Amino acid sequence: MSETLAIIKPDAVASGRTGAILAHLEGAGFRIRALRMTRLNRAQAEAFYAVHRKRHFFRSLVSFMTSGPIIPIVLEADDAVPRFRKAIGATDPAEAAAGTVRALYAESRERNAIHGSDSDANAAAEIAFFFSGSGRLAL
Ligand code: FUP
Repeated sequence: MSETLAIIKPDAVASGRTGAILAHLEGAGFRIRALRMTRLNRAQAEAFYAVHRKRHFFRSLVSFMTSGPIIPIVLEADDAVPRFRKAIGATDPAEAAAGTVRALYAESRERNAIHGSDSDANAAAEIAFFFSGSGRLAL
């Protein structure tokens, strides 16, 4: 078993898709190990997406990700990172495979409902970003 970091993004939280997305993920075999609701400030969103800081969409992405509450989730499964990337689909919902979370719930390439870590190393760093210290309860 391994872990990945998911984030239900502001668009999906605001449009009331949280429950449907959690049910979808549990139904796809992911076990929820930790979950919280929070809201990023600008510095936090810039730090989380620092790898994209030179991209043309960076300012807009930071603005979107700070626009409302988000729900970071630690998910566990066999090969969690690649399995979860497959379950959420391509970045742009127009290109996402049928039945994936983004095909079902994303609005656009930017407002795309959900984040998933893209490597085991990034999963560990992203889990630590949201669930350090007492934020993660023992099971
Ligand atoms: P993904 O790994 O599928 O989440 O996508 P990327 O790592 O390529 O992009 C990171 C985030 O930047 C995505 F969640 C959406 C956002 N993005 C845009 O807003 N515009 C773009 O043109 C590309 C990505």
